[in-house]
Amino acid sequence: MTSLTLIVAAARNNGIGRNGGLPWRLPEELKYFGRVTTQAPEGHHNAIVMGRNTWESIPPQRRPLRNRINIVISRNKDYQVSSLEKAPTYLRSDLISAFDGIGESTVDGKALHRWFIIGGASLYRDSLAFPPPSRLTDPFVDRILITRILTPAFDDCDVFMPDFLSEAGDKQGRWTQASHDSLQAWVGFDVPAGIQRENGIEYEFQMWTRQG
Ligand code: FOL
Repeated sequence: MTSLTLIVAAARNNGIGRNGGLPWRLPEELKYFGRVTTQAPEGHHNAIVMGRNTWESIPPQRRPLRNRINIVISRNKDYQVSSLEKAPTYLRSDLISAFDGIGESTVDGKALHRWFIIGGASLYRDSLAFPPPSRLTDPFVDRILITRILTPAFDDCDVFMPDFLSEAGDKQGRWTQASHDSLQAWVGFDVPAGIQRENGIEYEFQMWTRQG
């Protein structure tokens, strides 16, 4: 199976966005995102997979996010990111087979290390709903790196991730929260434990896993 890791920052109400962007400004949190998704062994790259809206939400001068294979998923077969930005786009109609298509072992001479789903709401929802893998190459989300925004409430979000712990969001397996040590071991660097404060916002780095 191809293990996919979903990475997200979400408020307690699962809000993840507002007005086409992030509802908060958290430079250290964004640094964590950058570090986690970039870190790979020598000669390897990670792939980050995102929906079109998420691609368009990243400041044009920052995309594609560097040192990672950026992959954009769209329902519109005519949607291509401009050649200057050069991220391959894949058709949304068959998301699971899109992963097969992308899954060659090397891109630009670099072997792929990890796969990250970086949003937004509909890609989170669809990928969390992938069935338990039956073939060796089937993609499956077995890890969630969630930064839980604790306060304030961010009640004015207009996009939400699915509640992965609820009955409906957790049909195919039981999510359990990993220890902070396991989180650090997996990302490969020290991560501050407990409640973080930045710009008057409180949040916590968490990792959840489930069996395939
Ligand atoms: N997951 C987490 N934990 N936090 C996020 O902010 C987040 N954002 C997205 C998806 N998953 C997330 C989607 N939105 C950038 C901007 C918006 C964005 C994702 C990434 C961005 O500019 N990233 C740069 C900045 C790194 C830095 O500041 O050091 C990058 O290189 O990753």
